[in-house]
Amino acid sequence: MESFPPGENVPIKSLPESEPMKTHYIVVVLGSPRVGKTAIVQQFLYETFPTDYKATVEEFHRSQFDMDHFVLTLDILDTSGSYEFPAMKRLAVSTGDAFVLVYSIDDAESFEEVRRERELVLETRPRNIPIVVVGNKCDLEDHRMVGKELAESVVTMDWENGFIEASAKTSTNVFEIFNELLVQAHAPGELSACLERRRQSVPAFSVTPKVKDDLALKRHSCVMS
Ligand SMILES: Nc1nc2c(ncn2[C@@H]2O[C@H](COP(=O)(O)OP(=O)(O)OP(=O)(O)O)[C@@H](O)[C@H]2O)c(=O)[nH]1
Ligand SMILES: [Mg+2]
Repeated sequence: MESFPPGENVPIKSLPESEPMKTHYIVVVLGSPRVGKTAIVQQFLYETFPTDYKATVEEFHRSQFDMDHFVLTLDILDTSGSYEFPAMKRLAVSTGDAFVLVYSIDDAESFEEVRRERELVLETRPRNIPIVVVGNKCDLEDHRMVGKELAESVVTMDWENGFIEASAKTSTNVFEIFNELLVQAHAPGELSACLERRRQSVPAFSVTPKVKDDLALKRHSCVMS
């Protein structure tokens, strides 16, 4: 199948009258240290759960899906929860066109960090940019410090963003995080079916956003029926 450079909008060949559609999304994952950002990304892309904690510097993942008439590219930037330089975090935010803001349900301060990160996103990105707030580690119900109903109402009613409680450990709702982002982005095609059926492992790289477009690609096959 023909490939398209990252960021390029391509027409759907079978729908000649249609508007050019977006086929490339850069998803930036933000949140405090240890809330499970890397675990969510690993579970989504590789269906693995790393139990050993290793602080992330910054990791870039590319995943491509062959749809019927186009290639869907999902770039996922797994950020550091403890950026040494705020400018690095702002650079990461400036690259994103969809955001996953992660807190841990056993850490109330991490929800406050999500509040600040959302403000940071909205300082530089459009108001209607797709954002999903994730309450991770929902398997740790006995240690819960952030109430689900309260968090959900703040996120969905006050902020008007998506909200999902998830567990990277048990894989609960991990796929739904990315599906919800793509729904918010009005991404084309039956993406939920595609991602659910054909999710596969892809290489990960520790990179800065500037060089991500130079990386080799590995395509996922997902032909919609
Ligand atoms: N019980 C439970 N533990 C989790 C879950 N997700 C992550 N963890 C654990 O929490 C720790 C931190 O997870 P990471 O994914 O490395 O956290 P992070 O947000 O990427 O941290 P930084 O890279 O430092 O910003 C690890 O020991 C994980 O095994 C979850 O859903 N449930
Ligand atoms: Mg990490």
